[in-house]
Amino acid sequence: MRAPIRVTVTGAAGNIGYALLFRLASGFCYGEDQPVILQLLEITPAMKALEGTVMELVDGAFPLVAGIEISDDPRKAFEGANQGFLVGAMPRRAGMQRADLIKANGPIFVGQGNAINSVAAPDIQILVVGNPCNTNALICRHAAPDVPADRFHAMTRLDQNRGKGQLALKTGVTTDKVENLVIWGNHSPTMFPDFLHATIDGKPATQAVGDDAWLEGDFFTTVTKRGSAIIAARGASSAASAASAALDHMKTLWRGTAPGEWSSMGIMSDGSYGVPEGLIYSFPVTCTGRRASIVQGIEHGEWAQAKIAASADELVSERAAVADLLG
Ligand code: NAX
Repeated sequence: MRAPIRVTVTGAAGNIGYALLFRLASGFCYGEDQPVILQLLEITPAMKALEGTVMELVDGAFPLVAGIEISDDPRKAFEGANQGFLVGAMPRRAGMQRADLIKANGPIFVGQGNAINSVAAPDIQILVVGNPCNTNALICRHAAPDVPADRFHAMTRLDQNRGKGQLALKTGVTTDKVENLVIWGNHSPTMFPDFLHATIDGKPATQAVGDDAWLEGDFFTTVTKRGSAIIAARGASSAASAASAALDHMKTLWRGTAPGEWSSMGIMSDGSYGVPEGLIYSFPVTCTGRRASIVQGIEHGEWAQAKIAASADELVSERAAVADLLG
């Protein structure tokens, strides 16, 4: 057994938190030989509910759980943290505009970024799930100037998984046969689910599907608007699939990608593919040594290039909307 790592989960009493903690405790993410100390953050009114979740975690009798700490103070919750899942934020409700969500949730990530800067472990890695996750990750990064920029990620793995799911359903295969379907851009309807470089059972996805109108139409709409469709159907935003994707993201980062495998991660742009530097933008990445690197040399026609640029433009606008939080 290795020494335990400290994993902070914010919004731990919420819906995604509830779906995330038990699989984190079971070893899905960091492996069955890696104990974890769970450091759970909530706002004061939710501490009672969090105590209930902790009772259930104890009742799960997970051998890998070396400790559980709860707090409503970010400086306690991020103390010595090696990994952080930043889930806690207000979810978008039916009819709520993106701009309202940015205003409501942005300040949370200033406080948590400051705490990460002061008390987290030197190897801290952060995944922001709380929406709007790309811009919240950017706010968090600016509030933690002493932490290297490549430690701050935003989650688009759910969008990638949604795309894989749709391609698998359409072609009658299991999702492991769908490879390198990646997401470019913002976790918003402007994202670009890039099926042009995906393969299904080793064949180009365009060939395996054999229906470009579906790929550019229904497939695109289903993936980019899935979040709203789930809210409309459940009356609540996606929770179990979001938790699953967050664990997939951190697992891929921790253990690395297989040779030839691409994943999608919202990371700090270095200017690749014409995306302005300094945005948290989802690129195709490979992971090794617990670092993500942007896959270079992918070629796109005008249609795809316009989509990649449009999502970058949206993120530039979001950055401008929170300029006062970027200190
Ligand atoms: P819930 O409302 O069920 O839970 C959120 C929890 O966060 C609550 O328990 C709340 O008390 C807590 N919280 C609020 N402010 C906090 C703070 N300052 N510090 C610590 N905890 C705080 O929402 P849930 O369904 O769990 O969704 C959480 C976030 O994930 C939302 O912002 C949601 O929009 C976002 N999502 C992101 C997705 C993605 O792909 N990136 C997809 C799913 C989800 O929509």
